[in-house]
Amino acid sequence: MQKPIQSEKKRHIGIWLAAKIVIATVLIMSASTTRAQDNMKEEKPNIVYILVDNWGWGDISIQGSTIPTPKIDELAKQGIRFTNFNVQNQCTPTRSAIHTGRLPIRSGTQKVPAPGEPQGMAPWEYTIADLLSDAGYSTAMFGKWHIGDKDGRLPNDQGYDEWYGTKESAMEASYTSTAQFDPEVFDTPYIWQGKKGQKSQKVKEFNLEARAILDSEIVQKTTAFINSNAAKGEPFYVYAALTQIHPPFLPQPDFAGKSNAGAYADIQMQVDYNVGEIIDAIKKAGIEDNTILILTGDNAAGEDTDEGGSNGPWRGGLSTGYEGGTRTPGMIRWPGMIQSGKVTDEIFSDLDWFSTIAHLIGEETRIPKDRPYDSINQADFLLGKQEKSNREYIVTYVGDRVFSVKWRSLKVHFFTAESTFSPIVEHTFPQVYDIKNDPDEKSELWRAEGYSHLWVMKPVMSILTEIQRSMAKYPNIKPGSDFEGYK
Ligand SMILES: [Ca+2]
Ligand SMILES: [Ca+2]
Repeated sequence: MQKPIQSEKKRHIGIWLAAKIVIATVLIMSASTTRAQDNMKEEKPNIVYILVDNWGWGDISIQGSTIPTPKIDELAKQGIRFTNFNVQNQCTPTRSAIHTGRLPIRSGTQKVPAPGEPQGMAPWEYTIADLLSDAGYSTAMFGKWHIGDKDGRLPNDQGYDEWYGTKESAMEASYTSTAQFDPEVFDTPYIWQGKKGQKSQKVKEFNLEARAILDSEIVQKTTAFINSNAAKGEPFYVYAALTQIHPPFLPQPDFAGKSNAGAYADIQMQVDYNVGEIIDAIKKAGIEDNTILILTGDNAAGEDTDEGGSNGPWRGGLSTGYEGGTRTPGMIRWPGMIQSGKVTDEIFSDLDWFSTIAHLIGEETRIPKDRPYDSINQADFLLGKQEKSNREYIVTYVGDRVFSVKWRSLKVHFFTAESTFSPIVEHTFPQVYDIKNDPDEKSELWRAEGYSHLWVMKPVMSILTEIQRSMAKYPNIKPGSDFEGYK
């Protein structure tokens, strides 16, 4: 079983340095490429992470959507496309996992909190933005935060030099349009902005009108940030957390009606356009070869609405432990460093970005040693030094419960739910599926085969026992609590 970074004994030499040696060798052999010369520069690579909200595996045309997404399809061909990219099953936990490299339940962020519930990552969490900021990067976040709505837990408190967007989720925009809304009881939602070391400030009311144009604002701010930092020649990290494709499904005005297939499809085209604007900005700024571009969803499309959204060939969606709930589109591009045109079905997790990014830029010594990690370093896999991913399992929590464990191509379910609004079923004997040959998880093996797949419980229980042991040593942080560290 692969160990997450906390228990790695071996020190990794800076992959960034190693990569430069490889490039230096290539340069000696062939002095012709300006790309390699660019990479010889002393700068660290820029990092652009575009996150799409509630994005079904099948919501892009390269993965079967009938709505064209040419910009995204083209990007996928320029780097690695993960067909087995796994996320947590809701907005808040995935955003937490990306930022901390830790299972969200460790951070008290295992579910979307209802208004009024204690919530938000403790400032103690060391985010990827904290790490990159400490490594000298300019950092910015534009869009939806959703991992803390109080001062002290906002993006400018968690490693970002600046931010603009919403504290919570897009549905906030519809609150004031309900007939019963009472601003005496619930603060009118706002779009906010802030700078590191200062208190965040209200920008404007976040209502349906503001909702429709929010993603175009996110893109405009992201491209402006890219341009100004490229001009300075200093490394930067920008996290563009688009707020679509999430209810309320209101396309920006120039996309309303564009698909002739409804608002959801209009927004699929809008997402493609917006991603394309960021890709174009990177190219125009002349920093394409020195920029790591990551594009993923945060969770699957919901299946309780009739609005649209496809989770591809997989069963289930948002809030389920089925493959349709854990897989979203995922791709990464880093010209000259990461192979182009590669499609892989190796298992990759949103948890892995934290350790992988730290290693890719040679800053892994900044990863704290005082906490348990679930992030696996995948740098060698991305750089093509190995064919296999370092990860062979995914543990899917829905709220506080382990719903399922995927191990290699087998999947074990302890609890199942068919969708967000359906009841949760607990199984006396866990259900076992072969997702490679049965992507729709229809043929349960334990019962059908008379227990012949029971052996899979050994690796699965070993994974869960290891997690339990680590949680006994490092108790999980209670949602919203003032956690200050392990003694
Ligand atoms: Ca989401
Ligand atoms: Ca922090």
